[in-house]
Amino acid sequence: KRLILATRNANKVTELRAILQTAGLDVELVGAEAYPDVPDVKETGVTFAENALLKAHALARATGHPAVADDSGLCVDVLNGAPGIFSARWAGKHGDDKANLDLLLAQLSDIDDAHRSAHFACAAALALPDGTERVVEGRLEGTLRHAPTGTGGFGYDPILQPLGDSRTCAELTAEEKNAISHRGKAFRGLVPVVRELLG
Ligand code: ITT
Repeated sequence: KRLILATRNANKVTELRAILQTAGLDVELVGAEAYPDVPDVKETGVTFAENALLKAHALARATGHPAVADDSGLCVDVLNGAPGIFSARWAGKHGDDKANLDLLLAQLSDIDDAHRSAHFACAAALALPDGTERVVEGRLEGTLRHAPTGTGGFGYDPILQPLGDSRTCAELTAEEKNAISHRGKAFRGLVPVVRELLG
């Protein structure tokens, strides 16, 4: 059985492959790049779950195979949850991780350590070609550093320090990050649902 990973973000594909392979799913994981003719879906939802479902349904409908999608982002408490669903284009250009991180740090420059709580959020969606859908969400709570540290991961990883750790997400190994991350939790939660619906 084929399961499409409905994301164009190469970092997410790497993490999802590791997470889903560790879970031992008996499926062939195929990236969205195998279907270059499927147009990018407009992320018009107002929640992570809505956007994840939009992406999963678009690939499932277009390919005739079940598809899983991720919508994720960083939610900063002192910014009332921003960047949130706008995390990938916080500084304007979609996917410019460095500009997004630099802008966020500048916006938080006056905020002291006691008020720098934040979490990563991920909605993991499964859609079948017949329209069946499921969503599972996961979070990683932490605090935001004043400057980036570490070279692993992607996006805002160099500034998010998980609660209970003294390192940033960008200083964790891939395995350590997947074990605690919003994406790890959401997709491990989705695994039994995939098993049930794909048989
Ligand atoms: P797809 O929509 O094709 O999946 P995308 O990169 O556009 O790819 P999102 O709209 O879900 O994905 O945006 C996710 C953004 O949130 C991403 O660009 C990062 O800035 C941030 N983000 C999500 N997960 C993260 C993680 O594990 N570590 C660091 N930043 C993360």
